[in-house]
Amino acid sequence: MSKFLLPENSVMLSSDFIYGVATASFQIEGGANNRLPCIWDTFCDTPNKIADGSNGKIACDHYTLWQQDIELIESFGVDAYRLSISWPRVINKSGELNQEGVNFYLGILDKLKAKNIKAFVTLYHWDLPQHLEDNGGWLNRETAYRFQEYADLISQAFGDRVYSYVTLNEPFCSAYLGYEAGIHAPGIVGKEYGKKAAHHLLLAHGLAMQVLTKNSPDTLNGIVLNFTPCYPASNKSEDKFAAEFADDYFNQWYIKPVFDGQYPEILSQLPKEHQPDILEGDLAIISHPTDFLGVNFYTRAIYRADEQEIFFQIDPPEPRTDIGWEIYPQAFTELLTSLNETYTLPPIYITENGAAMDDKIIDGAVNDLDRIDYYNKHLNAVHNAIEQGVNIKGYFAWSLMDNFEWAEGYLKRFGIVYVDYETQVRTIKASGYAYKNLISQR
Ligand code: IFM
Repeated sequence: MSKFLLPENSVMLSSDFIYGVATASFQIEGGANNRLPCIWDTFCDTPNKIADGSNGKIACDHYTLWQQDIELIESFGVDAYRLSISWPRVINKSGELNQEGVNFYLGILDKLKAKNIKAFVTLYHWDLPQHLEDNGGWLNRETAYRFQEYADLISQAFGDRVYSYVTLNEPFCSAYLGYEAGIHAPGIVGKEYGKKAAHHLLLAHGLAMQVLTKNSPDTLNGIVLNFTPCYPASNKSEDKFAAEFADDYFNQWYIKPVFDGQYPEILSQLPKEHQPDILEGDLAIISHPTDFLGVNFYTRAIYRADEQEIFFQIDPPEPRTDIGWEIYPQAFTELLTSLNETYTLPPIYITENGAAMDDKIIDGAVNDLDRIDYYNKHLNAVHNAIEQGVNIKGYFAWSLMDNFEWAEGYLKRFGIVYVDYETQVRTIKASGYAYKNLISQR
């Protein structure tokens, strides 16, 4: 059996380092008839938006199979499970709790608790209720207040079953991919929208932090940000400038307001009509103290200067994963040390890391040595960051199982468990056994 190898004295081999697996509601649940529609249902119904024309109506049918899925999670020996709550499943159109939806999650949380598995609960992993989008979605400031109300109700309903709350998962993706590039739901295109949506998302985070701090002072409450570190294509000063600008635009834009209470300086260089509508007091709300920062990392990006657009991303070099993302673990260590130097941060959890590979199931087994290699290198990259003084408390593999990979549909497989979507049979991949082995070594 292939193994992940960390240095013998690594703190990542001590029992207080948390290991977990992660999923998200729309990507695994299905059960679409038992909830309100969300923006991803609508996006999937729009021709040519999803590579294989699929949708999330059934997905991994976790809505039916959740009990056996929790047994599967337990079989890895993990300390924690990171899941997300489907907002349109738990809140009805008039803003009240939908008890049937809440009960679904109470069942999951109770079973996790009984098995001593810590629940890391993300409140927003992109499935905005469609009726809120019909009212302007994240371009409407009011949506931030609807999110606060949802966070308030759900944190009261869940009580002490939760170990950690994440307000938002990857607001960059919601804002930029959803409201600027238009390749994610709701598919809005235009530079005049992205930063406006981003500001309302960050406001939603801060408002939710207020109620979580009040309702749930004993849980670890924070936000999950994704980072794709930006590297210059050459040593030329214009390429370096391009990479720095891109970094501010895509990465620092989301962390700086949360931990420094201000946007990067490029704000004033953006055309007025591209700038967000920032009201007095917003940045104080956004920078509400958090108990942790969740960091998601997959790859880096390389930029050269571009006269019109300032920066231009060049094609990533090899080696790449099946989704075309360069495998460059060094950027993970560099990211973590640079965040640690730039900001005064609470403890960090790696809330997602993993790889899409072209898995083949042969004689009932998936021998994904390429994914094992990816995990091995990235776990060691985290180890190196810890050695350099970064306070990292845990690591979550993305993902527990293959699932709906957004605009790629079911074509890209990120799981450490293989899912046969015809039969819904789950098969632990070689990477899953390697993960289990690492966890049991502690
Ligand atoms: O599948 C996604 C997840 O929903 C958010 N982070 C990145 C993953 C891989 O693209």
